[in-house]
Amino acid sequence: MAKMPSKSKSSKSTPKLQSDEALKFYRDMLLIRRFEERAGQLYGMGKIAGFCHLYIGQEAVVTGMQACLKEGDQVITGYRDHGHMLACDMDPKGVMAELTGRADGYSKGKGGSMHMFSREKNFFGGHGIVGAQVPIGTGLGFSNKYRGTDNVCVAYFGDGAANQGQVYESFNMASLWDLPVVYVIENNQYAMGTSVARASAETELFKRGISFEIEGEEVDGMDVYAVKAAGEKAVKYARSGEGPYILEMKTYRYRGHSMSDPAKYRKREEVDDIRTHHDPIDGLKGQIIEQKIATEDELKDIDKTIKDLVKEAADFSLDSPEPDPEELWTDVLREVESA
Ligand SMILES: Cc1ncc(C[n+]2csc(CCOP(=O)(O)OP(=O)(O)O)c2C)c(N)n1
Repeated sequence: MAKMPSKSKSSKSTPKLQSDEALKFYRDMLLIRRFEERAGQLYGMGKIAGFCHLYIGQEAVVTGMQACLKEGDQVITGYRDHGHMLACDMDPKGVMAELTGRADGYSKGKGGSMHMFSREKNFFGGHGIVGAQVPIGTGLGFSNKYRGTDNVCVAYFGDGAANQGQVYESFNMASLWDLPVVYVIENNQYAMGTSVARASAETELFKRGISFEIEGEEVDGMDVYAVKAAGEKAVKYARSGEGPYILEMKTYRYRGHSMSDPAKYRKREEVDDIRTHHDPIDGLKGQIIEQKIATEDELKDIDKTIKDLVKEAADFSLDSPEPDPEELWTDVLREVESA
């Protein structure tokens, strides 16, 4: 049985929300959710091939974290990555075109769901190997320090990935060299069909940095404001040269691990219960209405605008051509002239 996300220290009460920010968070989370729902439909129609891991339920994590970043900060994650791309302001059309394997996709249709990048938006993927993004993200942190910038890399990974050896080699180096990396563990309670309790000797994942002297904190990852508050603290710490920081986001994925998931490892009631009582979008919607920032009808209009945007992205992706076979030879090897 999954543990419900507990309230973090940073989300004790509901303060008066700032209207613009509340509506932006609402729009951003809704865009991810509607995009993912559409991706799920396109997968069912056979328009998306291979793997496809949906982020539905986890939207508050990336939305709140992104609000803490500035120009030049990098983001890297695993394969459950569409939400991270949208949060990094990548174009939904290009993301959807990549999912459908088309020429206008971010990786020209060659990467698909798990391998998409945007140097322009400082999004470094999209990685299919569980945990592989953690050393790469640590390297990005190293590059920030080496180049003397004050940028921070946010490296996201799952509760399953948190048991990977390479994560701890990365923690060691990041702490030893005070690298500006915020490690965000998206604890959605399950690694494929294995619960955290079944696979982890220490289930409080924010403590995983203790032996490397890395600060860690547990956060209610279903509350975008709690995420932002914790994110601001962690990013400020890393940016000021103090070194890495770990945030364990207690979150939940509503859909299966990927598109084929027998879902025998949890009960329908568990998913329904979290959807009903902890949904990040419904939670914010309630606060927005309660604080009279917008009416129910105004929020419906936002939903309609987002749905139109997602439809446009889907139509664009399906109209985009298949990549030319010649593309098989591009972006594979970069020859660098030796001095
Ligand atoms: C090194 C490696 N081992 C195993 C796999 C197969 N695999 C893919 S996803 C996954 C579960 C990872 O779960 P978690 O890190 O919690 O992330 P989540 O899927 O919950 O977002 C596994 C074992 C893989 N891709 N790479």
